[in-house]
Order: sequence, then structure tokens, then C-alpha cells
Amino acid sequence: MKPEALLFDVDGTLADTERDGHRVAFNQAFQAAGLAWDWTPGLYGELLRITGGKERIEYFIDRFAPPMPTGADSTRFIEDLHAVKTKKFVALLNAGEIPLRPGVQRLIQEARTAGLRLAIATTTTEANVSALLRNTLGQGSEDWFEVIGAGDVVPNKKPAPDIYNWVLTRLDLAPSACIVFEDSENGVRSAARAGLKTIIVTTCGYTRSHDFDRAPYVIDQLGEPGQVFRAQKGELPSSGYLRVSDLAALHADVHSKVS
Ligand code: XBP
Ligand code: MG
Repeated sequence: MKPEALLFDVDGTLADTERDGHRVAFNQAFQAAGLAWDWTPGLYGELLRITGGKERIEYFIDRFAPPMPTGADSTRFIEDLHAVKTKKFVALLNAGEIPLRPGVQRLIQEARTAGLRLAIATTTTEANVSALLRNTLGQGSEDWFEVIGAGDVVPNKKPAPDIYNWVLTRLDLAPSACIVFEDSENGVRSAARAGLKTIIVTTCGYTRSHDFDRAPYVIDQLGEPGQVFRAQKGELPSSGYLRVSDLAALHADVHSKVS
């Protein structure tokens, strides 16, 4: 049984965007707004439990009651702050500050050569996805992805299944025809609730200790020849890097088991 489509999360999966990307952009936006807020790497790890930048800011305000401008309409305030954060994050991407993770470009190119369909399912803002793809895979690479599900196109972000269901509907595929690549517990929960099977690629800083019970495979990177992954869960290729030619066997294996 061969997969027909590969569905990719973005943050943490295609690139290690959180600590040195999104977090920095949030802090730059806070500074530009005159706010004395500082999301340290440690605090940010805690805040990452909430997906979506606007939702994360809202949670921070509710949980920590930081100093706020008086009389501000909070929805508008968060939206404006987040719009600046998006601009700052895109600027970091345009400056070439955030590369793809090992094996990502290779696997995507192999998938295109093999005629697999590609899609993206992420909670991040669409402008961030475009900028990441353009700055890493090159101009026009967005078109390699038949469906890009991002940000506010669905009412409920991960771990709700909405974004994966949205993508599946547009691909007109059953979950069993797809393989998902994710890096986080919220991501695998979202995919699993949509009936999808996930290969987890952990990020050492933030998601390595997450609960990946719902994922049949867990590795610490996709790997490259000479830069092999560490397998944490599932029977994975002994080459130490994941190729498109390996995916049919992994796919058949998970679908032969009752979950
Ligand atoms: C990623 C996120 C995103 C980014 C911020 O989750 O939670 O919200 O941290 O992006 P996942 P925005 O990888 O599970 O999709 O600020 O654009 O919302
Ligand atoms: Mg992610």
C-alpha cells in the first residue's frame, strides 16, 4: 500500500522556527509596542502548549497579567500586536535566518520526483509559510504544495482536527492515503483525530519530551546520508535517513495494525 500524499506541519517540522524565530519576533513586536514583556526560551516552551500566535498572546495575558496599556480593546490590541509580530518573523525569514531541517529538502524533492501529492497543515499564519518556502526551497516552491492549510482558515487550531480535515477535503483523499509529518504532541493529536498516521520528527529544544503515544514512528530528524536520525519509536530504515522509497513499507505496516 503506497501513500498518495505527504502532509507537512511547518513549525518545528520543516524548520526549527520557534525559539530563534517566532519567539524573537514576538519579543520584537512587544518592544515596538512599548511593552516590557520578555518571552524567555523557558517561558516560551510553556507558552507553546497553546498553538497560534494570537491565542498564545491571549493566554499569556490571562495567565500572567502583564502590564498592559489601559483602556485598550483586547481583541484589537492582540490582533495589532500579532500583525507586527508576523512582519518581524517574515523579516527574519527574508534575512535567511531560519534554514530547513536536515532531510526536508531532499525528501520533498524525492516526493515530487515520485509523483506524490504534497500539502501543508499548520496553525501558523499563511504569510509565514510563503516566506519560509520562498526563502528555503526557492521562488515558486509554494506551488509544489497542492493545498496549504494555514492559520485562521479553520476556527479551531491544533490539537483540534480541523486543519487536517480541511486539507483532506481539499485533496479529496481518505486519511489512509496520506502520511503526516509533525513535531509536536498538539500536532499528532490533531492528525490522529482526523484519522491520520504521523511520523514525528522531534525538535531537541521543545518537543522531545512530548507524549507521542498516538504516533507510530518517532525520530529526531529526517536525516541525510552521513547525518543519521535517532529512532525513538517504530521500526525504521537501517540507513538512518528517511527516503520516499521507505514510506510505502512504513505506511503498509501502520495500516496493517489495528490502532
Ligand atoms: C505552530 C504554532 C504557531 C507559531 C506562531 O504550531 O503554534 O502558532 O508558534 O505562528 P504547529 P503565528 O507547528 O503545531 O502548527 O504567530 O503565525 O500564529
Ligand atoms: Mg509543529
